[in-house]
Amino acid sequence: MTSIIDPNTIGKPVRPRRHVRTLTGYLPEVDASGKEKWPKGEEKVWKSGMRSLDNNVNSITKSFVNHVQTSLARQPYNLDDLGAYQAAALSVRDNLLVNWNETQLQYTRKAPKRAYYLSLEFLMGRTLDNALLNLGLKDEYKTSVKSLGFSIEDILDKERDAALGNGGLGRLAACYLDSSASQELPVWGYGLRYKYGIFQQLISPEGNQLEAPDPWLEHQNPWELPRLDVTYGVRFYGHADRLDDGSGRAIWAGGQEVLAVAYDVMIPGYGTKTTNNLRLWESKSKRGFDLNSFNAGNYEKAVESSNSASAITSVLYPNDHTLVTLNMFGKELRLKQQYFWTAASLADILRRFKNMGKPLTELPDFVAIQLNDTHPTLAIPELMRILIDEEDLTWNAAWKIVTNTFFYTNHTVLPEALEKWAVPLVEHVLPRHMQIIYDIVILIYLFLAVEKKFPGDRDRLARMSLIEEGQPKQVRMAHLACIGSRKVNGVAELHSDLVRTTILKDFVEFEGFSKFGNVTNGITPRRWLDQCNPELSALISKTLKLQKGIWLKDLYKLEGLLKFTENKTFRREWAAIKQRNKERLAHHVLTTLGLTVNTNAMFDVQIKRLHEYKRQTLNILGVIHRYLTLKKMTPAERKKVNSRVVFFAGKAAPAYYIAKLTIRLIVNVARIINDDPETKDYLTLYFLPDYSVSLAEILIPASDISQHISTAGTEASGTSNMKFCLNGGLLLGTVDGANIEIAEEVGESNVFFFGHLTPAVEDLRYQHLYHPIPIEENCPALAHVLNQVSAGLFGDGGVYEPLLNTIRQGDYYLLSDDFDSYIEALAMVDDAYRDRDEWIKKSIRTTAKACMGKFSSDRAINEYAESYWNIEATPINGNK
Ligand code: 26W
Repeated sequence: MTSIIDPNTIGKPVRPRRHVRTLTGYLPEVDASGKEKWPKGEEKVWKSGMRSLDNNVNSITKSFVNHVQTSLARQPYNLDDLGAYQAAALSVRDNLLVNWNETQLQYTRKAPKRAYYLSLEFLMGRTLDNALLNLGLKDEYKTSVKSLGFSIEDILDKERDAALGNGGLGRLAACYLDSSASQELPVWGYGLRYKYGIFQQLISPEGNQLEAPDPWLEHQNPWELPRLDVTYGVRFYGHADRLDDGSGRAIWAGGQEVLAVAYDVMIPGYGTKTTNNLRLWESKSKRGFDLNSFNAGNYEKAVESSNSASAITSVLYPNDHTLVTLNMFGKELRLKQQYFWTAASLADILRRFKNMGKPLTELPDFVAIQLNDTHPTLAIPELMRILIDEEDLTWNAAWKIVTNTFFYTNHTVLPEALEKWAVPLVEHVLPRHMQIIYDIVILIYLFLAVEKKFPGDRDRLARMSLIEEGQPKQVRMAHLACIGSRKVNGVAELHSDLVRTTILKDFVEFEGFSKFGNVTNGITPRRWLDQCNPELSALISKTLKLQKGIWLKDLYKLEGLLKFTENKTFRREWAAIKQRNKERLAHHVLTTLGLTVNTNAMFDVQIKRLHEYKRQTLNILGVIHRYLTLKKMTPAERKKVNSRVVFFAGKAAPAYYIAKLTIRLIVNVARIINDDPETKDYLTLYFLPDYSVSLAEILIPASDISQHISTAGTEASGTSNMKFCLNGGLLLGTVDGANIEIAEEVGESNVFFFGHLTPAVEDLRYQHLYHPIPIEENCPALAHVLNQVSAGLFGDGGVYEPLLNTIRQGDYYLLSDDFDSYIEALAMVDDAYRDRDEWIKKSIRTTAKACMGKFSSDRAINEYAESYWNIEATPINGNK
């Protein structure tokens, strides 16, 4: 085939492959029949996994000191905790690298079908502790650094979170990577190496959220391997000219070319040798700087192209659930991010596949690509482009490959979160992809399938089209992801039902029910129990008489705890651990905010991104209601009340005005009530700034009750609810997302439910809009609270009017409809907490019966592997 494409275009490695040799005397020679001939003694060494490093305390100490002196170039005489963290990390990394190399080598040799998880977000948190746990070297490192005069806790605390994500979707991707490696599945992640992760949240004296950059790469990042030789060119703009030879091919040329450079992050499995890869792309200018401008003395212009190229991966977009607040430039850059990442990832995947020497028609037999929400949907037209324009396949052959390779997970049904891109913007940035999208519309919808199945149904065609009419026209990414994928799934039973009956209903009727499934989300018990709550983990091992290596990989074993609920000593130990976790949190609040927390109270926690649908506002209005009730009581009456400490944490998107007002209200309510001598023994409130994975690891084990109170039908799954349960925290929630399935497992008597159900929501909204009842009538208790805020009980009431008006007018998230039952549910929580012994039993049952097996990401990832990707575990020889 003659190439009609600029030789520098996408998909071609920029540097030619190098000539490589095998280290003589260490590895087998492979003869023509594929038989291996090993150098003497080496086969045993490699295959038993003994090539990994010596890991006794002495050799660890040696490796630590060695890294201090060589890699860090520092004196062992004046090392601080940060230096000690870096040395420990580098030494642990050596272990990961040996396993990583072995894993990749064996994947290449065994050539199993692989899955690739494309996610714009990976919210990894810290790595050192997790790597130590997964390698089984925690005790050795603890002893080693202690012998050198350091404490492992202080060292671990020096690590900055890798916060390359907003919330649930990004953390889910991180849990899935942990589980893939732990289940020995050949899965790689692909994402972007943002220079700045999610912004740091500061709170001003007035209670306003301020945003500061998160320069997480400020210090050397020991967990990544720059692969400066793994690079691809990615094109933007230019022009696409269709060939008129009837082949359907086009030439895309001109425009801007940017270089994608790979950075690899090692993902170790728990108790296995499998160490998978997360490949993150960094953008940089292909040509360095513009020499002509430089020579003419115009230095700014000379570096302009380099700046515009590196801008693509410079920052994670802090908007979850909507991009509507972005201006034109912001939108264009986000679109460029998405294409840059999908193009580089696909080129890399195809290069690896082609090295196997198989025809492209076999791609779906060896490659499954998972689209984490619609963000990587451009991969669909991109693969079409490569197959048609570069590989000379026919449209039909290409479409068959594409629709058997991709899988799409939807993470939200909120209309504002469904991605749409303006057609003129796509045409400008990706002219060839816009042509392909139009071709899909014409070939699939209008003339072929849909028209045939539903002749003359114009409305249906318009509803299903990839293009939404309007000014401007928009591309509907969820439709493209759906039509281009082998299977589609939601993330909890209720949510998957909603996907099938609302946003993708027409597609279910068109393509059949079996394409649309459910995989309920899960969490990794390694991080969310063993690491964040080591004492509870130890108690569980002791009680079950099982090493944690067994139950951490089979959480159904936790059911064995049930019979101990009647054991008094066990209950006492269980309660004592919860108490110590509360003290750990209180210590954190004292050292970071200088505030003293009452650890004898019930700890009530709501931690998640700030959003109207998650209804932090309902929670804070409930707190005010409680405060007003306490104020009306006599001191004697108050004495009978349960003490409660309420914690909030979460970030608001920088342009999300209403969500920021909620933060402001929380902070100012805290200021008043924490200082009120009449009530402060019974009710206090804290907003902990800068929520992160690491902060969650402290908050979750300390919680007695946590709140998951979204308007029914809006929270796709929620995954922190699972984390709280695993740590013996009870749930107060609406009948929404994963709350429902958790209650099915733990029993409704262990979950506090309230509020309207999903089917009622639409009617209530309709009523609010067309037959509004004044809030004083609809919910007097809430009206009273709103009036107190307006009247200035917590400072200038006028400031909060826009927030309060969202409830008084329209009340889209139904606070006034759910407020009374919310207050009742809180009272039930109080009643239950009064019988402390029974509460502890509930807590134990929640951990045990949450049949937490179901909510382990191991279960979830195995479902994807079996029912979606069709990949198998590929054990690495020498696995522990
Ligand atoms: C700005 C565009 C945009 C739109 C949606 C960015 C990010 C999103 C995500 C889909 C938002 C998200 O994180 N969804 C969450 O996904 C979790 C994992 O499945 C669920 O547990 C949460 O319920 C869901 O809100």
